[in-house]
Amino acid sequence: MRIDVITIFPEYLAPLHVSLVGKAVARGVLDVHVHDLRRWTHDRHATVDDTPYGGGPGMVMKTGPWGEALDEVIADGYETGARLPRLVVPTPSGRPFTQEHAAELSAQPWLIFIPARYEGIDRRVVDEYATRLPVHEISIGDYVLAGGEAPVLVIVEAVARLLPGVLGNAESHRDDSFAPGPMASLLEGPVYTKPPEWRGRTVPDVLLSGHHGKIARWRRDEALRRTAAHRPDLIERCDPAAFDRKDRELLAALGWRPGPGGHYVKNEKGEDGAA
Ligand code: J9T
Repeated sequence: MRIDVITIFPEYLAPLHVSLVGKAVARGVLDVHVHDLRRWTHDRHATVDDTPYGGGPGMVMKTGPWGEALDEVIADGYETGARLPRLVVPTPSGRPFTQEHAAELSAQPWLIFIPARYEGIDRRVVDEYATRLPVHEISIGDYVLAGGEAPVLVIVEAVARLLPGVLGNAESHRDDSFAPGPMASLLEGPVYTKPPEWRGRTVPDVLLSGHHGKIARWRRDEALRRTAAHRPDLIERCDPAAFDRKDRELLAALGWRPGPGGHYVKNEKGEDGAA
């Protein structure tokens, strides 16, 4: 997969050469190109922004440098054999980023990221390239950042670990929280490793029992407890057919019951099922 990032802070993307993503680059699974947007300015101050039409606070990134940068990067990619790129625009007004979205992007041959600073990029840039390329405007959560560079790192890491040969162990994806499948949309429970006792704290006995059935059940219970506590919306969305008898008993003990549509809802009164 080829990845281009066009930014006014190329040094911000240095982590792309570290850790898992860096290893994917070193192994040739990922071909990363980081470009300084100011290379495509022509004035002494290398200006990339200007005041917003219609007034308002802050500055807007100008069309000119983005247009020239994108034309050159796209032409370069095509020359080196990459196929149709997708344009990825991190913005708080984008579609919420999910594991599904990461999987979709990981199947693409080429992604071009255009992280914005200031109040954003002149809308005509995205409108123009959307006539030629699939565009993904993506939000990584309900908060505002100073720029889209950190979201680029987040999205690239989520995508890169899904590329064949990057994680090393194909099994590692299977239990991911948010992985597709029957465990879909349950958060993962706690994990432990040696030593068996640390500062008087022990590892749950069941994990040392060697009883695979009991271990799987315990993990499932912990995943349900954690999901009910931190992400009740995920429990509500679960297909109730995905819950077995033990799941239903635990959910009832945690104050959940099947609602009118069959999906689980939290009891109005009480946290423990005692309505
Ligand atoms: C400037 O970009 C942002 O603030 C941003 C981008 C993507 N997702 C967000 N939640 C924020």
